[in-house]
Amino acid sequence: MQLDLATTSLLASMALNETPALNTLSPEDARLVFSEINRSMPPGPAQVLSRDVEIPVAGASIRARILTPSTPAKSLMVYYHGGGWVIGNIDDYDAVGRHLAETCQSIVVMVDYRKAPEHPFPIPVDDCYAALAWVDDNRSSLEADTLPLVVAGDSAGGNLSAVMAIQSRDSNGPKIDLQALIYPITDGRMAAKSWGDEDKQLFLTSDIMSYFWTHYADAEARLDQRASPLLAEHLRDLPPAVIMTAEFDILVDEGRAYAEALTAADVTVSYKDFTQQMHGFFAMPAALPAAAKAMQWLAQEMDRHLIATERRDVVVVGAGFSGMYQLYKLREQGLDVQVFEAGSDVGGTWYWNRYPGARVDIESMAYSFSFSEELQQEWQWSEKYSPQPELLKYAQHIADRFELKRHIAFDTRVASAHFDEDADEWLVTTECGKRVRAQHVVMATGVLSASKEPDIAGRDNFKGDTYRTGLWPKEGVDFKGKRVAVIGTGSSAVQAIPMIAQEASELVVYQRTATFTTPALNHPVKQDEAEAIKANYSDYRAKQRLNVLGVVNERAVDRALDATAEERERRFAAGWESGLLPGMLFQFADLQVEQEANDHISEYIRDRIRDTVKDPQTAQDLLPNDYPYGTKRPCIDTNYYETFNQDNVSLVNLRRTPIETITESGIKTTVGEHEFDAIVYATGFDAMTGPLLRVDIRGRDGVKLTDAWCDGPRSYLGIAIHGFPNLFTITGPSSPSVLSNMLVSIEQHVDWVSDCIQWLREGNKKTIEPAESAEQEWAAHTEQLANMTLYPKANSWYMGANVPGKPRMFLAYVGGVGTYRLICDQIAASGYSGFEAA
Ligand code: N01
Repeated sequence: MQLDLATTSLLASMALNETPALNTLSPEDARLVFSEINRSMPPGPAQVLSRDVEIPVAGASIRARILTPSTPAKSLMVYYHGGGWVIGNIDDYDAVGRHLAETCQSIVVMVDYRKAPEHPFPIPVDDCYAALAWVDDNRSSLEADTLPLVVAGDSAGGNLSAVMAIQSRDSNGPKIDLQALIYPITDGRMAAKSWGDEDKQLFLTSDIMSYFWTHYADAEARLDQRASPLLAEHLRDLPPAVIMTAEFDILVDEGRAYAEALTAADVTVSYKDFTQQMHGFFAMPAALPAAAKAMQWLAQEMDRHLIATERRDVVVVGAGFSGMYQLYKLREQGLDVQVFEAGSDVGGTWYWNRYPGARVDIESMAYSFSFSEELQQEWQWSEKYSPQPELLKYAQHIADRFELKRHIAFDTRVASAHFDEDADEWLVTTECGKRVRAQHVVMATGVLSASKEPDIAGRDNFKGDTYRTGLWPKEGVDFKGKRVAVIGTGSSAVQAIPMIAQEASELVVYQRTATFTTPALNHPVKQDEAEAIKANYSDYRAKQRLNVLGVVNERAVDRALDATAEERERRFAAGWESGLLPGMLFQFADLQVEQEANDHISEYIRDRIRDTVKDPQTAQDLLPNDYPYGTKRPCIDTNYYETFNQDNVSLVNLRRTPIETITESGIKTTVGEHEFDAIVYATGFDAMTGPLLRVDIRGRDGVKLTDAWCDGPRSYLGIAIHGFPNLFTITGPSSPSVLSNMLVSIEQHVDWVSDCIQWLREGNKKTIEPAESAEQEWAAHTEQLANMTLYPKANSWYMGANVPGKPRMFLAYVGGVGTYRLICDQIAASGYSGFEAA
């Protein structure tokens, strides 16, 4: 026998206290002992509201206690306590009732039915039924008009609950939606095998149980279906049942037999045997951790049975490019998919980031989908780097062309995704209360979609207009004639500043860290070039897929440190003139791994800044000099540095004069206050992990993703997480993701995930998740690669350094898109090595 530790210690202390066996006592004394045991336990949650009422029953009245949870109630539960119909009362069970109310979010009515031997069978049954009818008649005063009705109880209370369900069915009584039977007594013949098992005589022994039966019902009455529900004429048409038993309980076989009998009668049953537990454990929530687990299981099963829940094969969270393509792929495979999207339309990043100047910084011909030949042939990009409205139109076109919208619920943010281990399914709940069960969840939530709350003092003081680049108003903003502040100088600000400067009467840029940016040299798409690419799009796409960044441009293989100063100058100039994001870094092989090589290119860019910006102090302030070029996300721009030559534009270097506070009318730094009509926060995102962690994701054993990742994200391939079966993360942490052309990485991940799901289905497997060892190995590999580069030298969002308290680690895979693809393909081809499928 192996009881859990808490139970072993409880039994030991009862033995030390010489707690007498109840069957050796008179009923009065047994009640006192039972009360003493219960009242020595800590009370239940104090936030539960409690009031007692009197319920009329035949020739008398009985007490009942109404316990209302602190959160909105989801059900109305009539609870019948245990105690062999002889002992126990609602005061003894107060803590149990309070825990139940909170855990199950239920209004719990505890019924103090009269006890044997003074009030033998069928008086307790009649009292319980009268109480049930009273509760149903008084729903309004209980504020439970529309709540589903549950009868529940433990031990003798489980017996009475089962009897209530039968009696209500037979006499057209209150409509019971669920019966919750906790180690119920179901068979008065007292002959189940577990009655004779030595190791099941704990807390409740066969002697004590016989004592209870003897006081409750005579031999004939014990066989009545109102005493022994297992012996009922039939069990059809009863409400669904949640039944739990305890491994070391003489009643375990009775509970199991009842679950089997109900199932045979086509009643829906959730059954669980709590291993290592004894009779009575459920009623000791403060002493036995297993009781809390059992209550959670009950709450989960109540939710499952009572709250309307749709079923899908897959839930996809997010309808940006990754969510749309994931939906398309899985639907092609014949799966039933539900997509939830917080925005009112498709587009993700390109839906939210509508700030002036927002545009892609990978050439549009490359930053586009390849999965449909028709799509890539018919779509015409207007510019080398398309602006946000065009990208949004592209997303909308895809949604319409492939009829995706009917599977997408818009304006619907997913609040939680919990894995149900019994069903091997995810339960996904939205903020508006919709619930969907699905075998798989795909988090297509993007990597730069959790806009960071600006961590600046006095933020709420400002009375003027406030904007965040990542949450820009749909209707746009007119800055004409306005005094505007922009805080931040990352990619968003670099794009927005030149545009805002064209409208605003005054623009002040508040810079904490100077950025490296090179010219985008954007221009309308040259039709002949576009046609040439389209004529051979498959070759172009093949190159992209095996390229380090998912583009078609190649990185040079020679080293800057081996080149002459003239050669370096020539190549850097070529990079500058290329108008491409990787144009500079691809000039030599060592620029991102050798500090000295990087010093050369960084200095080249600084020289160009000095050449461009006329005011020497402003030029000096714009020089990035505390991190290597490329270790923070480089930018490409249109007239960024030139903008600082405009008379209406100025720069505040926050390293010299930090912001003290935002005031009612502007921004106060250490050298004074500046008044504004509008402040634009271009302060970035809680990148990579933020979009995942703001959903309450719980895997096996209820483990929260926030806990699993408290020291930083861990995953296998950036796609799947140990302990979170059947959950996939598109472009998740530790994949190439933000270090690549996102469209290429999205297609690769979606294809891989879709194949994996297909493989599972074909193999009749229900779950897949990475082994912990595979995850550790991947973490070590990604870390080792990152440490071979200069990336860890910068306080970048790649390192999680922009969010206070976020664990520092490099958040992407630096090995390159092509290498990564080959690794993923190999893992799939080998039967998903490193994964455990069942
Ligand atoms: O955000 P960021 P972003 N006080 O984190 C500053 C992609 N993207 O929205 O560096 C003062 O880069 C912060 O300063 P510091 C792209 O991958 C792509 O601009 O922390 N300043 C920094 O200057 C990009 O990397 C495109 O010292 C504060 C800025 O705010 C990613 O999105 C366009 C501050 C934040 O820069 C994020 O770019 C736009 C404070 N309290 C974005 N807090 C394309 O072109 C933060 N800052 C495709």
